[in-house]
Amino acid sequence: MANSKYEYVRAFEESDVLLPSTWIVIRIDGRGFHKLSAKYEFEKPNDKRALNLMNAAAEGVMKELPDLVLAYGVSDEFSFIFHKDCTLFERRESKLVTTVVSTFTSYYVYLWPSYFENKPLFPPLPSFDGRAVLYPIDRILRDYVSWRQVDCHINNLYNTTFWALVQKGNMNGTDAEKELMGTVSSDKNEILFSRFGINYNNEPEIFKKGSVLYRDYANTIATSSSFTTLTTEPNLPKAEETPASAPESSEMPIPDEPPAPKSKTQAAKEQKLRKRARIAIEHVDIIRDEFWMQRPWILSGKA
Ligand code: DGT
Ligand code: MG
Ligand code: MG
Ligand code: MG
Ligand code: MG
Repeated sequence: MANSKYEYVRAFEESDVLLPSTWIVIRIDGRGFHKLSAKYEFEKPNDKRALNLMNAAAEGVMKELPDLVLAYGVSDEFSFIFHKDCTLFERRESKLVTTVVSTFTSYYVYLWPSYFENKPLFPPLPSFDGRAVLYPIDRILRDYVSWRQVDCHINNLYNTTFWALVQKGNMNGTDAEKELMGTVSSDKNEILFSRFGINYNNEPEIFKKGSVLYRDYANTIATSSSFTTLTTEPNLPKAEETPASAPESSEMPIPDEPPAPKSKTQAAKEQKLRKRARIAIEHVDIIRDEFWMQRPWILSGKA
């Protein structure tokens, strides 16, 4: 384009290129979903249709943005993780955040009728906000997703107990809140079991652990049963414990090496594999080492 006298206004645009070689987490969150969940009568405390719709929208985002290595969702939020070596949009923050948010929102609205057949959407329509956060090393990225999963566990145990007291124990909200004040997680488990015959461990995994999405190369390439899913018990810290630091001894060594230079053809080949890969949606423990050790390509970024 020819230079015009107006061209100088470009100089007012700020650069928002994110630091290189750092993990980019884009967390989106539903705007006013407290109201929205009431408007469309979501089941309390968890509505499987709503959660599956969130997961389907996240799958759409993963499909359209092959640079994403992982996504983790709970309630009305989703965290999308771009690999630390990702160079999409020259790592411009606003491009990355707005693309994730708008792609997610489009899928959410587009797919809504498949999950809420007889509840057509009408304005005000669902919308999401988003932010980018950078994490400099693998350990801290893992602590980030651990933080979200512990949050899921704490909130779900509280909400499950609260709504049991209200729906099954005929308490009003204020009394249920009072009843739960100062309780630790073992107290909540006991309330659920002794008063309502609910064993919290038997609650659906999607409620207890949230949803993790990643590219399942193993199952995309081979049709054999060589791929195993994690079936071990979760190791979620109790609600009272701080989740941040796992015991030193159980940690696997995580390399933080600079990226090896890739040839153009190699990079193109990997991008093709990423696009083709099946997106796995699982409700498993992502705090312990097992998840990461069984799926080393997530942290390595190798397709
Ligand atoms: P915000 O994010 O500041 O615009 O406000 P909200 O209202 O979206 O609040 P937030 O994000 O802190 O909490 C999520 C709300 O969404 C919370 O009130 C519960 C509701 N919600 C999310 N998933 C479900 C569900 O499966 N069932 C029901 N009943 N409510 C849900
Ligand atoms: Mg919010
Ligand atoms: Mg929200
Ligand atoms: Mg939220
Ligand atoms: Mg454009």
